Amino acid sequence: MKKAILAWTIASLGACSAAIADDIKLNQLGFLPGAAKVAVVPDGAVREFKVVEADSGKVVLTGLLGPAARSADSGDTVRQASFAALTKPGTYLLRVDGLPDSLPFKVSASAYQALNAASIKAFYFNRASIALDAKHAGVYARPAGHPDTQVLIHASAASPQRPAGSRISSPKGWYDAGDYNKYVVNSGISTYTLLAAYEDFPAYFQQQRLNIPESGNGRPDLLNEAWWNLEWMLTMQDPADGGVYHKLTNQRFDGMVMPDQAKEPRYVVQKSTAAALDFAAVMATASRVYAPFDQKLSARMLAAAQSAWRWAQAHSRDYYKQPQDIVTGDYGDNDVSDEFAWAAAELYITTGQDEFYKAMRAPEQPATVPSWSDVRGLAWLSLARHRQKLTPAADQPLIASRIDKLAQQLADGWRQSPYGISMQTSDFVWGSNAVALNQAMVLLHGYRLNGKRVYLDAAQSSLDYVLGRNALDMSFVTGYGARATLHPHHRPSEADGIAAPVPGFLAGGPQPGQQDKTHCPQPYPSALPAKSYLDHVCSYASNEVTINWNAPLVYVSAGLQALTPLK
Ligand code: G3I
Ligand code: 9MR
Repeated sequence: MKKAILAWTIASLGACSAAIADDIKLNQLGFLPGAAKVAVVPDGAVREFKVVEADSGKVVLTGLLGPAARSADSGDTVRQASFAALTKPGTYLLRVDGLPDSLPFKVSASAYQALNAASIKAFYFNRASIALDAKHAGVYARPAGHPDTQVLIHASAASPQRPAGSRISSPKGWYDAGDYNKYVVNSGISTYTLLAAYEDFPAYFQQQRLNIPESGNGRPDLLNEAWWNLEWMLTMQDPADGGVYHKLTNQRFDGMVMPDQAKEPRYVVQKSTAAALDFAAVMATASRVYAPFDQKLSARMLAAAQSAWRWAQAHSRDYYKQPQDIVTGDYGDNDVSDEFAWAAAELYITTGQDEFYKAMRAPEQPATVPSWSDVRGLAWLSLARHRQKLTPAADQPLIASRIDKLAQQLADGWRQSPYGISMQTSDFVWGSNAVALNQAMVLLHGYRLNGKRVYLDAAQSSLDYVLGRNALDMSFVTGYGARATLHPHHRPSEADGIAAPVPGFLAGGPQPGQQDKTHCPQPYPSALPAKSYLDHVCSYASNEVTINWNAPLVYVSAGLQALTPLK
């Protein structure tokens, strides 16, 4: 153990990648008893692996390593150790003679419960306009920042009723990321993904307690947390015309300060088609999710969705164009065909009106792995989820085949991959860890649809990947895993004076763009796609956190917990 930590310390200084190359890589949290269990072992002379009980040192299982394969993305030649037969709860190590033992891992029926709770609690830690008190935030308590009750209308957003320089109130919501701005496009997919998790696994979330201010109010805490952001999103719609402002932002990014120290003026900027459609999709989804709890609220959200939809029909190409005096996140997108399809699908599911299904133009829409800029996959996931309640207008075989085809393609990639992941070279983009988890979310939908076990196992591998079975031998979730991200680009984590980062956040992950390298005092350890990662606060291109990356972590950790058979 000591040896492993020392090796990690040296490696994290960028001085020694040999130690990492020798490491056995696996999910540092561990596994559910009935899950597929795979570790990745550096290729060497030995062909056998052993699973050892951590306390007693007793060998409980032996097996043969799989064939050697070279991963071009990492430059590593590795073999897989597969030990699904290990089902007895306990703490274990993987041993291959000649290599350091793996980190300890657990087999437990609640393997991902704490992780899932923390991944949702991270949204609470990123709440704007509220003090986090010690009762709920522990050592991460902090004063309120960004009240956002006096937000300026930027010139790009001016309208007759709301001229430039006038003010609106737009409080609450989540900070997007390591920065303190609030962006509707990214809020859209993030909030939806949490609501989708609730729609798919209601029983799991109904019994979950997160210790947030609303806990105990009769609603599931996941929905309490999502409501904090939905309330903000509603204020981003101009009641005069249904249009939705693209973002609420400073002109420049705040420094590395705590929220209450950030004093830059805040603006709402330009209404955009993408923002209106993402807003419409999320409000339509929320309308059905919150209906059992509050009919009036549900009706209000549906009306908001419909007026945003109408605005988008009349402004079908109002792409976001960053004004010259604003330099914060862009979330620009000049193809909104996917946003149209997604909003139409959610409005169809919620209202049952066939005109919305037609507006989706389903036959023209492929299913793709969701990301903030490509949301058409979300339409298919929602249709699949609600397939039993759709009107005859919906093409049921098409829905099933779109999901199955994409899941199959991801499973094929997973089967051929040396590290056992669905990710291809082109998936190592800004926020690559969320690509892995969004792939898993698709796979879990495939599994729910047709029960093909490979889809569940491939989804498990994505979670294993972000929790340690990767070429960097690290868990990318702050606070979870023996070697986890320590220095995310996250203003509170940097400025709060506490050594440990705020827990439960997924770091962006390796990607070879290295767009931040001129801001970083030390070089990236590698240019290879799967190793181009810097655990340094400077690295916003590989080590930032965001709500849209955490959201699939919420979905996948709950999904595996809820769907994995007991044995
Ligand atoms: O679309 C192209 C694709 O065609 C190409 O194959 C690929 C190759 O790298 O690049 C793709 O574009 C990338 C784009 O994201 C879409 O994924 C750009 O290179 C990449 O620079 C861009 O990164 C975005 C980044 O902002 C910079 O704009 C991230 O997706 C996005 O998550 C990130 O978001 C920021 C916010 O602006 C501000 N808040 C923090 C947040 C996270 O860092
Ligand atoms: O902190 C910013 C981060 O949230 C954004 O994702 C990133 C890309 O837009 O930009 C970061 O801000 C950096 C800025 O772009 C350039 N100067 C250094 C800033 C980080 O300290």
